[in-house]
Parts: sequence; structure tokens; C-alpha cells
Amino acid sequence: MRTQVVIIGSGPSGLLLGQLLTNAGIDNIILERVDKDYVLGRIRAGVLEHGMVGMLDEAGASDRLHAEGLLHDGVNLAFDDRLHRINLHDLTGGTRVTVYGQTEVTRDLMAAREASNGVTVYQADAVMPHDFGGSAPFVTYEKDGAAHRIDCDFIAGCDGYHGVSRRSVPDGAISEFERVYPFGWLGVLSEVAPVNEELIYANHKRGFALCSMRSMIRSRYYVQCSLDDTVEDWPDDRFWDELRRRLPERVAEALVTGPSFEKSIAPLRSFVAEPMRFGQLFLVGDAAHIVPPTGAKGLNLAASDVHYLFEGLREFYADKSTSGIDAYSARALSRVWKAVRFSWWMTSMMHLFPDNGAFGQRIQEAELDYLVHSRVASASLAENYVGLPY
Ligand code: RFL
Ligand code: PHB
Repeated sequence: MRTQVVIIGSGPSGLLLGQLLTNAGIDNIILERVDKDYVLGRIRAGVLEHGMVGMLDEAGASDRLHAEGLLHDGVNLAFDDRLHRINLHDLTGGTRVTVYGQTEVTRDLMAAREASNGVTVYQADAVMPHDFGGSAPFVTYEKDGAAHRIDCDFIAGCDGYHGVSRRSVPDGAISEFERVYPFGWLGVLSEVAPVNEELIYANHKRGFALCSMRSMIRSRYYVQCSLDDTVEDWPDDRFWDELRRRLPERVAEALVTGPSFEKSIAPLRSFVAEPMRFGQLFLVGDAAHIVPPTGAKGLNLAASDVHYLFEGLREFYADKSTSGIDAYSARALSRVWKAVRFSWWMTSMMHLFPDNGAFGQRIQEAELDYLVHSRVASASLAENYVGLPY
């Protein structure tokens, strides 16, 4: 079999790239390790930057997003028992974020792919990229016990942090940068109205908390937890009690609780692999970088990587120019590192660190106080939160 681009992974980055390529008449096949329902079962991101919404428009997969997504003009920081609103819209000259779950983005992209007869091979085992250092790369995989080979021009490694693409690169060719944080996030989904119209990021001496949502009847809440904790340590009552204690009193009083129908613990890390291109293999999204969820940047970075790679591939096929694909790694990394910095900064400012102490807590409070009272500092947060330009 032969195609122009083999995409490994059908998460949001693989699906978005596939749809843009298909719309541009560039043949592609997606190989995915697990099945469709498993991909849709992952509860992850919730906040889309304006730029990502534009890419979903370009992919023709945004009708439901515009109908059901929630436009947020602001975001709140809570500390010292008070809520402080950052007016994203005014501070950025009119930009907003859209609250719409990653699960729904994925579902919409899958539907668009089906409608355009794009090929996705689910439950593809032992996917392996080969010979990407030369001009005739190929990818092998197994399906139902039979071995397959796809020859191609390019391979897009959209297979997440644990995927095979990055691991296939020879050790000496890749540099990795990492910071692991000494805590995790316990996340809960519940069919209850959100406590506030906009998100609340809370700094508290008991630890960080986040109030987010998926719709006006479905809430997503998180509390910072120990890396040793398991979800069994956190029955619903304990979760709601802890969340309430970390929020300003008047917010806690308004909290509506109910049974959770999803509960999971995610560790926090920052990670970047450089470069993001190895011959004809390109790393995209979580395959190349991870950010802690505190700035809501992971999914959005996957989308900006896709933007740079798609533009490069389109230029290659339309104009026979390699300048776009040659610039891919540097362009993507320049934006990636700014989001890595922002997420690291938000994480550092909002969480309880084991070595914080009373001094560290006061420094965080001073920084937060400065942030919400200085227009310049608020504007910097707002500019990064809505997303830096592509
Ligand atoms: P994904 O989503 O991990 O998809 C990779 C796909 O590749 C498949 N795969 C393979 N396929 C074939 N062969 C192999 N060997 C393979 N190995 C893996 C996998 O099955 C999977 O289907 O990566 P992608 O597409 O780059 O997308 C990245 C985003 O999923 C991720 O950055 C975000 O979810 C991060 N994130 C958030 N990002 C935001 O922008 N805003 C947020 O509000 C936000 N909140 C979050 C988050 C991530 C979280 N967790 C759990 C990590 C909140 C949480 C709690
Ligand atoms: C979410 O709704 O899951 C969410 C929102 C904002 C974040 C992280 C996660 O920073």
C-alpha cells in the first residue's frame, strides 16, 4: 500500500492534521493503537484558544462547537478568600476562549473524517516507522494478526507522550528537557451546574483547586493531590469537602455537588523533545511535548504544531518547496517553549509545593496580588491564556 502521509495516532493532533490534509487533496492514512471508543473515553482538555477554533473551522469540523461551545470573556483567580476576575476580552483587544471538551473535538473530527471517506485503521498493533532518515520511509503494523506495510513520503508522529514515534529516533539525535512536579491533579466530572460562569483557578494553603465545566449542566473540578493517592482514596464526599475548603467562602457556599461519573488522577510534568523533525518523520503534539494542565495549553499546542506542519506539507505538494517543512521544528518549538514557560509559571504560582513553607505561600500571594492589580501583569496573563499568535 502507498499513501503520501502516514499519521500515527488518532488523538486530536492526528485527526486535525488528517482532516486538513484530506481537504487539501493530500492522501493520508491514520494508524491508531486502540479502538474508537477508547479514544473517546479519555476525559482531558476543556479550553480552546481562539487559534484552535480557527483551525477547526478550517478543517470543517466546528459546527457543533459554535452551537454548543461556551464563549468565555474572562477567567478568575482565587486566593486569600477572594475571587479576582481577569477580563481576557478587554485585556487582549477582543479575544475569548471557548470551553468545549476535547472528547467533543475528537468526536467532531472523527465524524468529519468519516464524511470525507478518510481512512483510519483502529487497533493497529506494533506500529513502527522505518527508514525516515532516507527518502523512502514506510510504516509497518499488524492488524488481526496480519502484517502490513505502507510506503509514504512523510510520517507524522501524533501518537502522544507514550507513542512509538519519538522512541524510534536514535538516542543521539534527540535532546529532552523535563521537569516533574511533586503532586498530581485529581479530576472529577459531575452532572451538576458549574459553581461559576467562568473558570476559577484557586491558590490555597491546602493546595490548588480548579473549577471548570463542560456545559451549563456538567462540571469539571480538580484538586491538587499527592502522587501516592489513588482514586479509591477519594470517595465523592471527601472530594467535595476538600474542594469546598479550597475555594473562597461565598463560592463554596454556591457549590452544587452530585455523584461523580468520572474520576482520575493525572501527574504533572513539563517535557520538550528537540528537534521535532528527524528526516521525513515529524513529531506533533504530546509526542514532542507535555505541559502541566494549569494553563490549559496541551491540546492548543497540538493544534499550533498541526498548523505549522500542515502549511509546510501543503507548500511541499502545491509548490514543490521544502521551506515550510524545513522551518517546522524551529517554528513549532518557538511557540512550544513560550507555552511551556507559561504553564510552568502558572503551576508554580498556584500550587502548594512541599518546600513552599510560610515564606513561599506569602510570595505566591504577593505575586497573585500584583497580578490582579497591575493591568500590565494581568494583560500578560490574558495574552498567554487566550493563546499567543501562530
Ligand atoms: P493524544 O491525545 O495522547 O493522542 C495520541 C494518540 O496516539 C495513540 N497512540 C498510538 N497509535 C498507534 N501506535 C502507537 N504505538 C500509539 N501510541 C499511542 C493513542 O492511543 C492516542 O489516541 O495526543 P495529541 O493528539 O497530541 O493531543 C494532545 C492532547 O490530548 C493533550 O495535550 C491535552 O489533553 C492536554 N490537556 C489539556 N490541554 C489543553 O489545551 N487544555 C486543557 O484544558 C487541558 N486539560 C489536559 C488537560 C490533559 C490532561 N491529562 C489527563 C493528561 C487536563 C488533563 C487532566
Ligand atoms: C478542564 O476543563 O478540564 C480544564 C480547564 C482548564 C485547565 C485544565 C483543565 O487549565
